[in-house]
Amino acid sequence: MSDLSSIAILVPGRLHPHAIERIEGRFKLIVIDRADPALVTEEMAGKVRGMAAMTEVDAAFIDAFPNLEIIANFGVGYDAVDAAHAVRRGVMVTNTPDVLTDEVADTAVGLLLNTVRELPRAEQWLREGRWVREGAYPFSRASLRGRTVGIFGMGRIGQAIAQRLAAFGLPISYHNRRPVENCPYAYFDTLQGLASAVDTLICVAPGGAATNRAINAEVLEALGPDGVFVNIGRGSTVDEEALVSALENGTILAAGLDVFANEPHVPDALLDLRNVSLLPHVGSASVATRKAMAELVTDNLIAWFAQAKAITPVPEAAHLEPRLPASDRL
Ligand code: 8YV
Repeated sequence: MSDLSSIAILVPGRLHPHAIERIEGRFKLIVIDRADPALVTEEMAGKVRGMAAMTEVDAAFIDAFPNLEIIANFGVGYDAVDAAHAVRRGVMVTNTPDVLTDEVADTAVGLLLNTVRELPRAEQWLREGRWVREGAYPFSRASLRGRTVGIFGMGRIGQAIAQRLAAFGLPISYHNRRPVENCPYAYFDTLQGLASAVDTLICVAPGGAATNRAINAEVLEALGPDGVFVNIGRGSTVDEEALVSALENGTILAAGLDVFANEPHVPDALLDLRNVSLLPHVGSASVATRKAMAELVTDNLIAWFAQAKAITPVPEAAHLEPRLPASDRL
């Protein structure tokens, strides 16, 4: 096992305890409260060669570390890291794909069912004693039966959701930047086109400039009065004000949301609505999956410094080579 104990790895803010433990066991761990250049001492700035983060890492913070080689992001979505800037600086960025795919897809299906069949509300009815006092919970207005599903973002998680919903007997279409090779589902080259063709839109798209507020008033209008919108991707992809109006006015029927524009804050207007099912960003949040993500974060750091390669580089960083050949590193 290579001796990596002289290599300083910075953790800005909170990180999964298993990742902290593994970093501490192999490297020199430095923890600071948050990713703020004002907290970086001169000594720390020179020493840090790697970073493991579950928080925003912007260009100014990256630039605070002249010897930084790798940012290992906790999460498959890495919109919080300025990856373009990191790559320009020759800094590797890794994320945590695959290990959470099935968990997030399972959650998406649960959230969809909660939304159309009002299961959390029905449970609340039972818990409040209303079944005894008032009788059966009212029939849910919506059903999954007969729905047509559109998936916005046919990546790994989108495909896992599609596979599940195909097994539920539902027809699937999708919109993506480009058609996915060997993908059996109907492709729409615009989000608007997809929304017009389906009544159930599931957003799995990554955050970032290209998808910012892509789910807007026009898309919701196209989804229509039977429309159900589910978001398991990033809150930034939705114009939340437009979504609230669409839910209030009956432009669409219902929504299920695991992600929000300004987490952990959820607008009161959404909390006040009856036709939404809300979750506090728990898509991947099981003990086992979060541990697997923590493992992959640290495996990326170890592979980078011990074997001169990243295990799961983000696409824009995949071409980057370590600054020193592996033989000169330790
Ligand atoms: C994590 C996620 O909760 O992987 C992602 O992109 O959104 C979640 O699995 C998040 O990244 C860390 O809080």
